[in-house]
Amino acid sequence: MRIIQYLDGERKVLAAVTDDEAAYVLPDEDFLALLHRAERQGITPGEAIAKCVETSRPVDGDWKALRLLAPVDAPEVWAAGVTYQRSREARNHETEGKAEAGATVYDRVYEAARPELFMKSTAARTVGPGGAVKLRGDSSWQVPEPELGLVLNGSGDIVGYTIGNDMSCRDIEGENPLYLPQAKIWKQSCSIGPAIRIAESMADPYALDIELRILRGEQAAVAITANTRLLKRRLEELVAYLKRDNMLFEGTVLLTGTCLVPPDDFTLQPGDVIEIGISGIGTLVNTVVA
Ligand code: DO4
Ligand code: MG
Repeated sequence: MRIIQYLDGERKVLAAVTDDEAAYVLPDEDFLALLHRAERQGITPGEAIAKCVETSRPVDGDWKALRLLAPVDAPEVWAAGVTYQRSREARNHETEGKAEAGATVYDRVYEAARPELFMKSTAARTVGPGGAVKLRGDSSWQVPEPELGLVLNGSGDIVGYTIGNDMSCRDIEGENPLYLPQAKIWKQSCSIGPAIRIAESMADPYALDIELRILRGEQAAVAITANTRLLKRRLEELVAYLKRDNMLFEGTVLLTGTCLVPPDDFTLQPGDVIEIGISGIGTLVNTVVA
């Protein structure tokens, strides 16, 4: 069972998408309100959704054609880094000639007990499906980072899974790792969506196919795939470090790191269309603007 949020005129609507791709309007104001209702009723979110689905008619047409919004209004988006070998290799390549000899910061963090975690975005900087992600004006090497996103409640429980794009400037980060916030955070540098798979209906988060396609005109300029089984860490381990002596807002999204990096000679251009697919969740589509 998945959750989407869309605009009907000016009104935000929450809906459930069943495995046969039918969408059913839910009575809840948003995803968090659905979780609260389930808690009040002493049932699981899946049971709360099933009750509504049983007694309503599906929305007409294809849910993907609705004016989709981010499925949760995440107050903060955090991200983990260098959780896949592919990310480690790409980062080491960016710093070539700039890092000191021996193990790089990326080699060390990949092996360390403490993961890399950083603040990626706030609600105002995050766009939803169909929204525009922006390029930084002072970078000439920019890529999307397709990532599995964990949707957390205020206690840090994983209540759902979504897709995130951790837009990144490889040249800025490669220049000096202390530039990481500038390589990662700017206006519209993060997108999430199109749906949340509720945690109880996720079979195995370590067996998800992830696909990145970047369309330039009619051509797929990039088409690469990987799988979350390559993740070096446990999801609970990432959440545990995020929670340490921290405050966690309900609906926070934690991106779990990228396993897909386009070829080193690739940089995004205005007009590119980024498609990130994760099995069992959907495809997050965004257009790139200058
Ligand atoms: O070390 C910098 C960021 C790494 C990252 O965003 C990732 O591995 O996905
Ligand atoms: Mg990333």
